Amino acid sequence: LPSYLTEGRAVFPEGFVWGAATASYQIEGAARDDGRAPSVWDTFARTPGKVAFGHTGDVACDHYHRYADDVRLMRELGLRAYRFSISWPRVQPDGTGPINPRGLDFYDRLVDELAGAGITPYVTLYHWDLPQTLEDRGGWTSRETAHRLADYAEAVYARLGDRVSNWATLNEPWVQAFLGYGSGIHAPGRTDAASALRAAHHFLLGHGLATQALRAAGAQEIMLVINSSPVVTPAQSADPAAELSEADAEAVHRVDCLLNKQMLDPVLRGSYPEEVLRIVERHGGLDHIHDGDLADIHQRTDLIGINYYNPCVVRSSPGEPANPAWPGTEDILFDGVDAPKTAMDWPIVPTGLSRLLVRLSADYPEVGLMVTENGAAFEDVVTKDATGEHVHDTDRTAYLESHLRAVHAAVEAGADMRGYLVWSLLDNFEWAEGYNRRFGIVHVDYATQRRLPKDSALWYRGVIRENGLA
Ligand code: PNW
Repeated sequence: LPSYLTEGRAVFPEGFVWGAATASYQIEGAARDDGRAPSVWDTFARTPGKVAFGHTGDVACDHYHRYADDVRLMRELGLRAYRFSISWPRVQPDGTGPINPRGLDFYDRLVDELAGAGITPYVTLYHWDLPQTLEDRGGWTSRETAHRLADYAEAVYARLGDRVSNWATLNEPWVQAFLGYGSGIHAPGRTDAASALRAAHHFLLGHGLATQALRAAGAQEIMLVINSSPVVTPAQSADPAAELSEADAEAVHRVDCLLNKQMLDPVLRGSYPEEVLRIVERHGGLDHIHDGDLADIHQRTDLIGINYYNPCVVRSSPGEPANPAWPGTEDILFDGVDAPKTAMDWPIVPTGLSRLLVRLSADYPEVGLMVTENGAAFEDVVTKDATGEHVHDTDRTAYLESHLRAVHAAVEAGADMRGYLVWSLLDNFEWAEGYNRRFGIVHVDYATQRRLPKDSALWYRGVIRENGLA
């Protein structure tokens, strides 16, 4: 690692936001309480063979009933911000029509509890748990769903807008579109390239329409959260200055267009990259992109939330079929890098984060950036000694420290960084991997629902107190 990522003080700008993130389906449980209807993730998880060990979010961390204790814990850990998502099928069971006030009551109580603890809420309106009723009408392949998101956003704002200033419309449209409708490893489990590309457009339209609704209602700060990675060849990953062949440069460009520019250019510039339009044209055509859609999508967005876990490593490989999650990537191989791995088998490359942030802030200087997720799953072990129980997760602390240093390096290089949120506050339902992958800085014993802050959480408390690495 370069020395700036391993040593020295790294103090962040004044007002830098420190916190942690979660998502409704991953922590709440209470799947049938108070009028909540099923989401696509309930359906998917209850379908044998879709989620490891047949795990579901039925109980999860039981946060729905334990939120007050969880907020107390956040306060003890010194968190200043908490990013959570709202369960659409709790608030509006059919995704359209009547609002279920008992669903909103929960978030009302949560927001008040956070206020009492001095913790700023960052509300993600929609983190993957689409009401099943809407999926039955076409889900995100239907443009109707984008309009439904805007209505739902308005209803949530009407209840919480007096106490919540920071709003995110969507979490990770790329993952939802291409893993949900392309590779099918996520809900709703569809596997069709044209559907995935249509869904991607409708997510962006949903962001634009929801942003218009929130803005009209008076929302202060509006964010789009994307999963983002620098796209590099194996050689570039080892040496950023490595020269690329023409074929490798083309592979990098194509994948960068699909992953990053497909989401950012429409929202921040009002246009799609040519490369993306060519791919859409070859997979079902462009008819779903209507006149005026790009104007609807190109709304002032105050912040881009960046969820970063690892770089995206590709190279030219003639004859390679397209990866199901990546329509249009014929002749490209998704490769690995020689780096240590997390329990997800994801390579640990903190320089990828500094590289990404510096690049995004140079390409899109008009928008602020916030790391809205970063963290790692490891094989945690609970140990016991005279002082009690512990999780000595030095691997996670090292992951977080090196990535924080990468964020600091980006700040030094001039990136407009507003904050950093760890994924995740709690061990939780890790989608297709079930409860078997633990991302929390707080350990959850699912048999008893007991929470135990890991060593990384205690370390993070110190980071927040010092506003960085002192
Ligand atoms: C994100 N990928 O998911 C989500 O926002 C979280 O809910 C999730 O728990 C976390 O990251 C860890 O997985 C992703 O394959 C899932 O590129 C898959 C990918 C990226 C992000």
